[in-house]
Amino acid sequence: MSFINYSSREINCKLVYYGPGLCGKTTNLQYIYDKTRPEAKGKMISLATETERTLFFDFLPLSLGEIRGFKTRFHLYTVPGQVFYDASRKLILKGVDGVCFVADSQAERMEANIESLDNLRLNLQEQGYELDKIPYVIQYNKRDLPSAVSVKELSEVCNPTGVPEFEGIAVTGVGVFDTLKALAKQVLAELRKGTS
Ligand SMILES: Nc1nc2c(ncn2[C@@H]2O[C@H](COP(=O)(O)OP(=O)(O)O)[C@@H](O)[C@H]2O)c(=O)[nH]1
Ligand SMILES: [Mg+2]
Repeated sequence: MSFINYSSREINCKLVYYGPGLCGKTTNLQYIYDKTRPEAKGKMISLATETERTLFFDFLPLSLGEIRGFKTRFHLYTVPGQVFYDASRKLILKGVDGVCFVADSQAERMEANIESLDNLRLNLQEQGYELDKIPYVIQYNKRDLPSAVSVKELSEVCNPTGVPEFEGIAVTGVGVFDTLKALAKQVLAELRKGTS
């Protein structure tokens, strides 16, 4: 869970963007990176293959304000979506403080969304976490595509517990910061609970 560095007065939190391959996780991080002023961000590190798909993870450190005199530094990660990278996904979930599930709105990706959500639940459980008990938001990405199914339908399938959900078009940035802010807010609320 979150790591507090008393000497530098920093709280470090880990946010993980999870979801099926090509749903837009890297695009979310890239947009956040592009729109964040240089002083507030570290280097974005992407470990990608030649075909530009995430091989291991993307990583983006980000400062998001202060809490009780401590700087909050968020470490954003994406996981590789392809089925065979499960070991990497498990590793990246270690010490997670909050999860954003990015669903692909396209009808033909519904099965992949469900599979990825099941995989998320399972991998969290293996680390001793429960999805229903940690900060968690959902983004329905690719709302611009013609085969996008309705948000109502996506919500019924992907969000039975009614966590905060957002529509996204990550390529143009729609919904990207709304999603991030909602997740960060939940993580900070958890932290405040812990420190009071
Ligand atoms: N039309 C459309 N394409 C998107 C959107 N978000 C991402 N993409 C595209 O989908 C592909 C996969 O995105 P990427 O971020 O690499 O997916 P990842 O595997 O989840 O990291 C890329 O070609 C993106 O440009 C979106 O909202 N709309
Ligand atoms: Mg990626």
